[in-house]
Amino acid sequence: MNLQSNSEKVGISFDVHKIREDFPILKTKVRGKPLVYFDNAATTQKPRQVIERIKKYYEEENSNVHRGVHFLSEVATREYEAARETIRKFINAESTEEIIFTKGTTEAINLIANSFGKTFINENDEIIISEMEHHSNIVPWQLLREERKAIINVIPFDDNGDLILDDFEKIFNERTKLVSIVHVSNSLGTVNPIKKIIEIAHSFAVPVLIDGAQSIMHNKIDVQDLGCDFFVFSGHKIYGPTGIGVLYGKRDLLEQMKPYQGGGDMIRSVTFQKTTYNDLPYKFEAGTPNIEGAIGLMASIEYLNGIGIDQIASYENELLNYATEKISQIPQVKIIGTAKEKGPIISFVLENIHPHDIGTILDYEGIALRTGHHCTQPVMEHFKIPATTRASFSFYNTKEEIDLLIQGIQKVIKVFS
Ligand code: C6P
Repeated sequence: MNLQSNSEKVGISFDVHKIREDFPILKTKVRGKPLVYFDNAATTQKPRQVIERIKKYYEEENSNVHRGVHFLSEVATREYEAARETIRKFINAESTEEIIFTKGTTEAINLIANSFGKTFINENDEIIISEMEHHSNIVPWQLLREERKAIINVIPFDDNGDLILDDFEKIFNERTKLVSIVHVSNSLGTVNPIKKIIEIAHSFAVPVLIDGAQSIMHNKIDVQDLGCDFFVFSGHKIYGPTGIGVLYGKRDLLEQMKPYQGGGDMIRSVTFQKTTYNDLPYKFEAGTPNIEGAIGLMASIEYLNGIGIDQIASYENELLNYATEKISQIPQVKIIGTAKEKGPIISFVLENIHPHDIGTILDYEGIALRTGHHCTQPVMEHFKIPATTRASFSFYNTKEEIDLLIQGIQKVIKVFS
C-alpha cells in the first residue's frame, strides 16, 4: 500500500505526509516492504532538524562547556544553556536552576532515589509507588529499601488498568516520604490522574515524583500547574538523541538534597579537607555533560513546538481510537489495558500465540513493534501472562499503517490456525 496516497489532515497545519518527509528513516524498506514503525514507546525516530543540529554542533561548535574562555567553549556553553532554557519553557518550570540534565529517565529516578533518599529517607520511612511502574521506578526504591530499611507501598490497579485510588489516602502516615508514580504506563497505556494524586499527597505534605517517560511527547506538561515536585523524562522518547534526559525538581527540595555524584562542574572549591558544592543545577551535573544530547534535545523540542503539542495529541488520539476499534474487531485479540484515559499505546495478546512469534512474523511484513514484558513484570504478573505485543503510535504514523498492522495480525492468526 502506498503510504503517501491518502492525505490525513487534522486542523489546518497538520499534514502527516508532509511531516513524514522530515524523518529520513521512515523511507527505509524492511525486506522489500515499507517500514511501519510502531515501537515509538521504546524510542522515537529523529527528524532531519535534530540530525542536522547535532551535525552542526560537531562541525562548528564542539567544545567542553563551563570550562574555557575561548570562543568555541563559549559557543558550546551558550547552546547547552539555551537547551536548558528551551526545556524550562517547554514544561513551564519556574527557573533553569530546576532543570538538571541526566542520561535519561532511569538515571533521573536513580538520582532522586540516591540523593532525596539519602537526605530524607530513614529506617521504616515509606515510599508509595504503583503496580504499573516501569522497573526503572521500582528497582531504585528497592536498592534504597535495602540500604535504608525503608518500606515500599504499592497502589494496585484493576483489570482495565485503572489505578485503584479508593484507599489511596489510607496508605499515608507520618512516615510517608515520597510518592513516585508513572504518568502514562508504557505497557497498558493508562493515563494516571496525576493531578488528583499530587493533590492528595500534598494534603499529607508528601512530595510527588512523576515518571513522564511516556507522557512528555504526547501531552502538554506544565509542572507548575501540576504542582509535582519532580518530573523526569528521556530525550530519545521525544524525538531527541539517546543518552540525554531531564530531571525537573522544585528548587527548595533540590537545594536541600545531597549531591548524587562527585566530580567536575558540581564543585565550588575542593581541598583535601573539605569540598563545597556548586549552585543549582550544576550541583547535580558532575563531569562533562552530554552537550550534543542537550543541543539535540533542544532541536527536537523546537521541532515539536513548530507543529504544536495540542495538534500532536489530537492526531495521536485519533490514531489510538482508530487502531483500538480495528483491533477489537479481531475476535482472537485481547487488548491488555483498557483504561478510561489512554495514551497512544495498545498492548495485546493473541490466543495461544506467543508474542515473540507475532513480533517475528510482523517484522517480515516490515512492521516494527515490541514484544515482551516491557520492563513491567508486575503488570504481566497481574494478568498472569508472560508478555504482550505492543504497538505504540506517533504523529508520523498513519491510518494506512494501522490497516497494515491489522492485515499482519490476520496473517499471524492464519499461520497458526
Ligand atoms: N520504556 C519501553 O519500551 P529510559 O530507558 O531511561 O529512557 O526510560 C526508562 C523508562 C521509565 N519509565 C517508563 C514509563 C518507560 O516507559 C521507560 C522506558 C521503554 O517501554 C524501554 S523499556
